[in-house]
Amino acid sequence: MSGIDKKIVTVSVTGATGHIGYAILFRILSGNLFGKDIKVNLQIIDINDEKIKAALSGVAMEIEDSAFPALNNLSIHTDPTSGFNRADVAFLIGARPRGPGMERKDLLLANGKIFVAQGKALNESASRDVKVLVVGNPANTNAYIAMKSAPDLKKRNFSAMMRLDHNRAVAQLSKKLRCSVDKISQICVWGNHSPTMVVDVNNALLNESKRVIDQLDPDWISENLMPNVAKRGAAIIKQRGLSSAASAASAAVDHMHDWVNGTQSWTTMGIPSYGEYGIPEDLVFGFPTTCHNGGDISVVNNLVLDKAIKEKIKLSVDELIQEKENVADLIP
Ligand code: NAX
Repeated sequence: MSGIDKKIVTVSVTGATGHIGYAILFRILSGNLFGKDIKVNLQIIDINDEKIKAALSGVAMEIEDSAFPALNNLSIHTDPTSGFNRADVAFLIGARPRGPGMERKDLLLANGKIFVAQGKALNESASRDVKVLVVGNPANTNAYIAMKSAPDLKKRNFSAMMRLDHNRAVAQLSKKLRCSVDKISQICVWGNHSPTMVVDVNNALLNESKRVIDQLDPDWISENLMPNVAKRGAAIIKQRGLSSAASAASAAVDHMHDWVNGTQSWTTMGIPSYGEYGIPEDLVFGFPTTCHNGGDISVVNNLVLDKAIKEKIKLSVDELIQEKENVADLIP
């Protein structure tokens, strides 16, 4: 049963002609995200530029040619208010890439304006229960900006993608432990989707019973697993000459699938804090979460964090506070 209690779901995707956008559209329509019996109204959104508009029509032609039984209606948009009209689910993927010589602060400000406009548009036209996933970087602070720009929506309508980091950690562990990925549970990536992210395997289980940390050399966790997950994006750019796209699209589908349909075990979601684990309220932070009742998100409670993890989490908190201060003037 789908977590969205509708026969037809409206899904909006920004950045639809970009690398991740192009990869995700076909996954959304495959029938696995919402279930085979649910139809999708797909609203694809990109910027108002002649070349991009032509690319949007080309993508639309390919979607048509795929003859997806799940597709109910397809529409093309360059205006976010029409693009988010009645959206039940919104993937906010489109963002300005970092240009040559651009500081992280400049990128934050350039993207901040986009996410103010998109937050306002969601506030105006999306479903009141819309599930928003921000993928465009800096994803956590962009999600914070969109949330603050949408005062009529609940703050937990908004989330940022940490699932790629989570999936990367699970994949590395499964390789090391020579087991399939579904044998590993209860891992989490705390914090910001940036190199300060904190991979935490202290509660991880193998086959739902054995503690993962008892199977591994602690040095491998701190010197290989943690830095490799944090630097995986850069490693992929070095090899491919392009940033992660299909794996990012796949992680975005996983995130939304679990939000809508519920989780079996923990996952990691970037969500606005209510003060859990002392994280300042409203920072969009990677937490261990579970999802249930077709859309409720709970942070896994009462975990004991060791000193090393606490110190690392503090660095990620400080970074997000700094990002929040950098965009403070943009918040309506
Ligand atoms: P691309 O540059 O291929 O595509 C971006 C698309 O967004 C373009 O088509 C562009 O025209 C569009 N766009 C820009 N501004 C827009 C706006 N205001 N409204 C609608 N569309 C707009 O980038 P791609 O490789 O697809 O990556 C997209 C974003 O995902 C980037 O910000 C990237 O850094 C981020 N990522 C986030 C990840 C995460 O785990 N959170 C991992 C993958 C990825 O790096």
